[in-house]
Amino acid sequence: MAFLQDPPQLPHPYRGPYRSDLALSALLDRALPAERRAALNVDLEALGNYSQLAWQRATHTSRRKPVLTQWDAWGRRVDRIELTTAWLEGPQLTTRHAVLAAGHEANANARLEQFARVYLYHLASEFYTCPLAMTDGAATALKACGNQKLIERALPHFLSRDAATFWLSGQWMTENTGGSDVGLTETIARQDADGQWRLHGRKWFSSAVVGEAALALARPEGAGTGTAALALFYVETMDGERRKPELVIDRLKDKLGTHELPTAEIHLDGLLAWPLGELAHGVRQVAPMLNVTRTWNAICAVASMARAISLARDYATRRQAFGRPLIEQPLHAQTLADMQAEFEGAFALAFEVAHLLGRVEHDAAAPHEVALLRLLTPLAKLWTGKLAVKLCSEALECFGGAGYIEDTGLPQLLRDAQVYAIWEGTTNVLSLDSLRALAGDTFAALRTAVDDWSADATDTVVVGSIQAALDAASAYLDGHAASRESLEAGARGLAFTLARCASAALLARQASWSSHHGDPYAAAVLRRFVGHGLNRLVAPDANNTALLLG
Ligand code: MFK
Repeated sequence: MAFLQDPPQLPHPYRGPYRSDLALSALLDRALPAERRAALNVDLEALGNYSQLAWQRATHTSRRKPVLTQWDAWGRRVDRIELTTAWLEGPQLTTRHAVLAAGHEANANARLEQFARVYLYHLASEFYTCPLAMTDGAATALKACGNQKLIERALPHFLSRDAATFWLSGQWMTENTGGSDVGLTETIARQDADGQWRLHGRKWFSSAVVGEAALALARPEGAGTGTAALALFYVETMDGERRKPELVIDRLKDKLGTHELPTAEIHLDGLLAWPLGELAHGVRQVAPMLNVTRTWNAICAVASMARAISLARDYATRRQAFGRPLIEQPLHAQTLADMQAEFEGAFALAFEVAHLLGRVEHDAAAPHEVALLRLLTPLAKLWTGKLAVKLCSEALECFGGAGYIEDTGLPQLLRDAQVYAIWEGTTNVLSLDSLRALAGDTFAALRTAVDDWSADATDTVVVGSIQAALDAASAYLDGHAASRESLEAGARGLAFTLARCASAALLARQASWSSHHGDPYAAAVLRRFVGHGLNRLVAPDANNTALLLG
């Protein structure tokens, strides 16, 4: 019998004493009171079970994409979308395990506990987490705007723990004119004679067209141009069992990845709409939604990294080359350990944002932490988005040729990872957003936080590296304050540096805590992460750029 290679197995990420996801267990042990852990474990074990089941299912069935049927046999417009199994199971899983509702409990740890669930559920959900993120964002934006009528109407559905009453919400912003420059929005809101608003226009990327509601940006008829003149509207998409005819699905997108997610081009032909608040400053009103969906993006990006590393690591114990398992080959072991350290840094940053979000929402944060959350949200989103592509690519390489073969299920990891850097604002848009967030005292807030997180660190090399990189970032900001062009040109390097400094300080906090409990793992992670360098600043040179671009 010819040689047959064992395929990689997915260990249960979160069961009993044999938890394979050390990062998640260590975080929750440190951050949560014991009594909340016990309650949370039930859902985390169930979602871990589901994630193993989904992996088995995905490796034994041919992949499916949603199918749009626009017309029935008799010529009626139906716009019916058939979904994949994981999507059909989504409402049950979400409501039974409070994947969404848990984040809105009256507790400062609510967001941390919610995002632990999201992290375990994400890949098994086949990106059903995308509309969940938007629904969470819509609930958060509705609460922030304080429109009681809409809150009473929509929130019981968005936060339902019963699949029968659960609603998904979309986030309809992107149009042909721009995904980043939302101020170019062409969709018009017109008022009927009886005062009812209706939307007319085309939305170019609708990720939750199967949902029951959406928040949409539109320009009230007669309003001026630009971002400030946009208004934010709430819409519902269903009329009983049937989709409203004023919402037309033009086609589903043919995408590089996230194939199970039915992303659609739609147009709105007089769809009923209700303004959330004033009929202007819609981007300001939708910002709480953006910041929540960006947090989901970061958590889901680290979930992809964890999956890729877990499979690569398992495979390294099963695959022999040059006389021993890959895991015993020094360069392969070195590569896997490097990946693990980078992942742990990203994990620490993404989950700090999640935890901080809950503390800020429940007035349990220190005064400087409000500005800190505003800065860390884009930093976590942009850093994890980029790193997910890098680590998933590296993981595929760990399988050699098998990583390039479709029905191993591995290429999908890389294709899907590419979306994190694009969705919810590209790396450059988020770098510019971090400059927006750095206005005022925010840099000082970051320094205070970094000093707190690394206060118990005993490794002087680590502390010195973090402080040196922060000093360099501060000098960069001061040195380029006079030139907006120059500040923007270097914004990506600045953002990466700040993200790495924050990650290193968070790893230092975890390392101190673990060392007190006799566990040297986190200190080893910290040393390796800092060893990869923290400073990613690039001195912008406009003349050089102009020469390179001809
Ligand atoms: C599985 C993972 C789940 C992930 C979910 C997947 C969903 C995928 C679907 C999508 O991708 S939806 C498309 C997402 N699109 C974007 O994220 C838009 C990208 N563009 C930006 O982020 C721009 O920065 C933005 C449109 C928000 C603003 O650009 P502008 O037109 O230059 O606006 P401006 O004047 O700077 O800001 C308007 C107001 O919003 C200002 O406040 P004021 O009115 O008080 O002056 C800003 O301070 C405020 N603002 C902007 N971004 C903010 C914010 N406030 C708080 N937080 C922010 N992030």
